[in-house]
Amino acid sequence: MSQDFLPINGTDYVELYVGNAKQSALYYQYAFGYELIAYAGPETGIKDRASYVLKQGKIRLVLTSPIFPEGPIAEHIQKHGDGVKVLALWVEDAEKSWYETTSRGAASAIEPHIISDKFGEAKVASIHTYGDTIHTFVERKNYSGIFLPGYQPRKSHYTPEPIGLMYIDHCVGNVELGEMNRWVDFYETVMGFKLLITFDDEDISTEYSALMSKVVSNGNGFIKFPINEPAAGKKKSQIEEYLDFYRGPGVQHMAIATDDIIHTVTELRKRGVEFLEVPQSYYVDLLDRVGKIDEDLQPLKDLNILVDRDEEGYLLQIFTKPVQDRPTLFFEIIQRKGAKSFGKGNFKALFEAIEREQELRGNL
Ligand code: TYF
Ligand code: FE
Repeated sequence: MSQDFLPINGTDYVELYVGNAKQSALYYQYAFGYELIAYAGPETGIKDRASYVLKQGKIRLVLTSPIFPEGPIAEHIQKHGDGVKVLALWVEDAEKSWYETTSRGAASAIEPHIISDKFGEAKVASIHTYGDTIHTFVERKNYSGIFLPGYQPRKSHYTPEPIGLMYIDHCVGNVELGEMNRWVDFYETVMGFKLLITFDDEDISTEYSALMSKVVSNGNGFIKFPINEPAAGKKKSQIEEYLDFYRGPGVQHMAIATDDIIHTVTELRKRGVEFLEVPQSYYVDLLDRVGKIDEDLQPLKDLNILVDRDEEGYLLQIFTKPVQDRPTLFFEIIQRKGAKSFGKGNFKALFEAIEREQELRGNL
């Protein structure tokens, strides 16, 4: 085995560009139980934007809004609506990460540079991936501040109960028809990732909505990026709907791991988060399909949580409806009990649930 040219410790943060970061920050605190930890904006000397940093478990979300209508953040929101701009990767050497990837063909977005304050210095550099999304390499071994230089600690008067969100399990990108293999090749060649799983349209075509998906993963397996593209179906693919409304490729969903999905989903529902629903018939022969599980069936049924099994174990998962008015970004909540797969046994029921929503939106 050759040496990994891009060692990655894990996801560093995910940054969303949103229309109103102040209000989005409160939504993620109240509904998802994140804690506000840091802020950068006009009051801290950053004149053109406001960024709120939220944390739960190992997850850091950054919510950024522009202060003025001009500039790349405002343009991003004008085009895409609220969405993921940065999938940041925690590395030991940001400059080397940028060099290794750009020399293999990645387009540079931001050249390596040092940012510093009284808590030390961090090095960052960014490359482009699908659509307007970027990967930022973050080197923080000489930094001890709350988040990154430029941010100040900030607490909210409201301290939410965390709901068990632990870490980002995977981040899924939707790309245009015929482009999936090009992006898989990008992650393999430019980032040194390996192809983990392939789903073709046979695996996942329902009556209407079809898609193809390949999952790539980094050396230690901490980073998993499924890439979807639309496939021909009888009607409009859910991936096409996303591409139409996001106006191009982008992050479709982030899957967040919990080790008590019944508790997590009970809390999310109580706080008003909406989920896709499968018919109750899904539960009639569930245990025949997946075998014995530790959980009682009744709460899974009440909460509409899905279950799937592979050779190594099983998983429980559920999907929110889109979290903004455009049918674009949504979240998955996942609890793995040995399974390393993505819930292929649920694809049909899940995609039919997505199609019912598409139909209601008039986009099928
Ligand atoms: O990440 C996955 O592969 C699963 C299934 O549009 C999935 O969460 C795949 C495509 C999609 C929604 C869910
Ligand atoms: Fe997923």
